[in-house]
Amino acid sequence: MNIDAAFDGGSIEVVADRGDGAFELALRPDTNAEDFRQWFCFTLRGARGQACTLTIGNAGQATYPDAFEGYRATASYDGRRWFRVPTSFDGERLVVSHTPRADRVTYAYFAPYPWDRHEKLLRRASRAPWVTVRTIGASVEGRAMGLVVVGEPGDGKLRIWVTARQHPGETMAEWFLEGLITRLADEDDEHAQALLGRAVFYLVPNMNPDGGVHGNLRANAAGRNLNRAWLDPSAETSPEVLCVREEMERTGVDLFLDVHGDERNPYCFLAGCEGNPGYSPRLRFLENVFEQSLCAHNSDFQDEYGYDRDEPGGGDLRTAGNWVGERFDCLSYTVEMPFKDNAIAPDEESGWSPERSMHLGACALDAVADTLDRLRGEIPFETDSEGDDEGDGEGEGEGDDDDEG
Ligand code: GEM
Ligand code: ZN
Repeated sequence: MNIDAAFDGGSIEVVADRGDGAFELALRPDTNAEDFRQWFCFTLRGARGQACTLTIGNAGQATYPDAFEGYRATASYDGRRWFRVPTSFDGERLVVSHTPRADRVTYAYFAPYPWDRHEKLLRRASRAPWVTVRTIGASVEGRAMGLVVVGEPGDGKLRIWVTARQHPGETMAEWFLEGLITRLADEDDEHAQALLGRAVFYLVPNMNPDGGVHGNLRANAAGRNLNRAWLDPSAETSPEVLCVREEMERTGVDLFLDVHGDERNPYCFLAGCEGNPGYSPRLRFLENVFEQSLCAHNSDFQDEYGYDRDEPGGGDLRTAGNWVGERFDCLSYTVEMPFKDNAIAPDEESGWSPERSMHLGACALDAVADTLDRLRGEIPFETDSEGDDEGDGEGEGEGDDDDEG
């Protein structure tokens, strides 16, 4: 029996093989970022039929240790179908107890999104005549920053930008983009095709290629949390953000989504720009239209639970969602999906999954369609400046304040 993590997205430290399927393991920190550790992905070979106990002894020192409460690890025999396996957490040790049915099984914090799948997604999308894939820059280690452009830019066309996986371990974000891109590249999707007469889409499915390959949770290869680099991106430590910001300045932005995953909160939810200096009744109105539309189109989505709303002026402009919203005075949301399960619609076998992430991404297109005509128009009526305060959910704290790994 042996455990291996020397592959794209792999990350674990094997501390000891105790025999009879018992392994002592440890989470590895992100590249050049000791503060970030949570992601794990490794393959166990030769354990078919053996009751295995896989103990991650330092789970209590993870970036979000409390996020392991109520969490179940994902597993796969073929890298395509992922299911949840019995998992316990005692505040220090995370223990996976599983008897593999095959000689090869991979366990991960969430279903990985491998680089070769990323490249296949871009190749498949570019087969559609209305889709162009461009490289707009390079990561710290020189991997291509791929931009998928759907539709023809043109006067009066609205510019819809969507980015994913600034935090590379939040692989559900790239599954979401696969769902969205698949719809936009489908010639038989009448709604998607109709949208292309009024909008052009700029999509970055993987903002952090190096971090994904290294099996990082939040950092890029330079140890930077890219979602704290938007005020002052640098060519040396955050070229991934720099090249996307520069492209946004060339195209303009009328609607922005930055797609993430949340370790603690078992919900799908949105985080807006209510804390931005430029936040206005117009933007609150647009946020409500988009959010209510997503609720209507996808039963996994909800507007009751989420992060506490930012205080006026409390928006963190180092984050993509807040910086883009402020810079372009546009509707701008951070999209969150759970690492655990969706508490309003639990699925015992899979928990939250690639399939549910893809479906939510596909449904986001309907919310874009419902909001499109209002993005730059006048608000049709005076909005209550207080707006509705729904969404002040009981979610637990977002991300981490100390963010420079
Ligand atoms: C967050 S995303 C930050 C957005 N927050 C608000 N209130 N607009 C982060 O980057 O820490 C969580 C995540 O990474 O998913
Ligand atoms: Zn994130």
